[in-house]
Amino acid sequence: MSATPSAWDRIRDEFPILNQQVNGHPLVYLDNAATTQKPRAVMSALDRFYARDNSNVHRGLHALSMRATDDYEGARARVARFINAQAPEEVVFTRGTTESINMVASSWGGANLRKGDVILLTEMEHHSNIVPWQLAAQRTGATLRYLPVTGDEGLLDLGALDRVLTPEVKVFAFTHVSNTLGTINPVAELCARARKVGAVTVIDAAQSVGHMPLDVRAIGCDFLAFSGHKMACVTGIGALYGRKALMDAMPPYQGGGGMISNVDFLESRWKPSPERFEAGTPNFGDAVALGAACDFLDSLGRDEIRRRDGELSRKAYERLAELPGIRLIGPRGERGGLVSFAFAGVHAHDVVTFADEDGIALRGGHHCNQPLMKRLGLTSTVRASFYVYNEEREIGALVESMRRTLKFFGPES
Ligand code: C6P
Repeated sequence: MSATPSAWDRIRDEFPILNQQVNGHPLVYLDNAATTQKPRAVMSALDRFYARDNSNVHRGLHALSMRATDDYEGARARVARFINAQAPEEVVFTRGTTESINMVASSWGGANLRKGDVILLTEMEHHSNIVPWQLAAQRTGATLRYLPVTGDEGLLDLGALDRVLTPEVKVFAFTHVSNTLGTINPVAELCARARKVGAVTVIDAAQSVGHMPLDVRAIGCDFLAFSGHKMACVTGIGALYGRKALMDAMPPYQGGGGMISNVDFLESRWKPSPERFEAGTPNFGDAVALGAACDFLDSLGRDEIRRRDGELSRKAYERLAELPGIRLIGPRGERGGLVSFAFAGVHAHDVVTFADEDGIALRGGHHCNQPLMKRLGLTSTVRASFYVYNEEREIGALVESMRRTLKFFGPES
């Protein structure tokens, strides 16, 4: 669907939270990589569901339960279309990216990894795409290996890929867009290279799925994980995409109601995916909201979201680069919708606190990227991250706030 000018013209009205003052200044919300704000369209979908259809799914024969089940399965089909999965059954609802990756590492990893196998990650992974694999390695005897990052430019060192992507690699898990660097990785190429050595691919799409067109079949990945709250939806819902053949061969992640075909006192049999991986009462209300978020983002047009994101972050990068003593990390050109930087002698937390006084919400810290920080010789960065409602004037406010901070801490005076 293409962008209609009117949907973009009214974009800030869709997000009532933006219309407030913080510390006497109009709110400038630039912490979207942590979580995005929620549009009225998504809040109304939740309201509609709870006001009309709410009932447990897949269990009842009464009208409300059947309606709720239709809503829930409709949301699954909508999410499948959003990422161009082959079938709705390839989408498992989870709590978000973290749970999705844990599911693959635990369930697929537990069944398929053994001593001598290698798990290949990259140095720019979020803790959510490191720690679950460390747990899997401890349980199975597999070892971890990392594809390096080039330095402050923050690109994957593709020249090193042949050296690390050897036949012992059974799984290659990598992020699509780095939450600290803003790097957009060549995911289709990485999947193609992994396929050549027979490795399964897992993509962390937390920072990409709500920001750009994403087609799992064109990318050629085996698994893809994402969170609703980073794509205009509410917290507590996300998804794992998995190729059906792989999912059906995986053991359950958790046991409970809804995922079994038969239970006896000593053993049970499982349903196929996706039910196999949705033990207990699923988060059906928020799944409906995720379907509504997909509709909302497609009504804006994901090509247009990507274009605006890229433009804002490129402009922010260029404006910030003029500040004295700044160290910008991540690629200078093509990048996702965020900028990350550090000032010599000023702690990121101080920068963020000063910005808050100016009504600007930023994030400062290691962004759950401690290994990457160590690789770059940093302990933290300041991060400004953009979404559909951000405007160029907000970059001006950000730069002004940074100047005020630098003046206070010295380097500029
Ligand atoms: N990054 C940030 O401020 P969850 O928490 O499961 O929704 O998403 C985890 C996650 C996984 N991968 C990437 C690339 C991410 O950016 C995140 C979440 C937030 O950068 C919170 S640390």
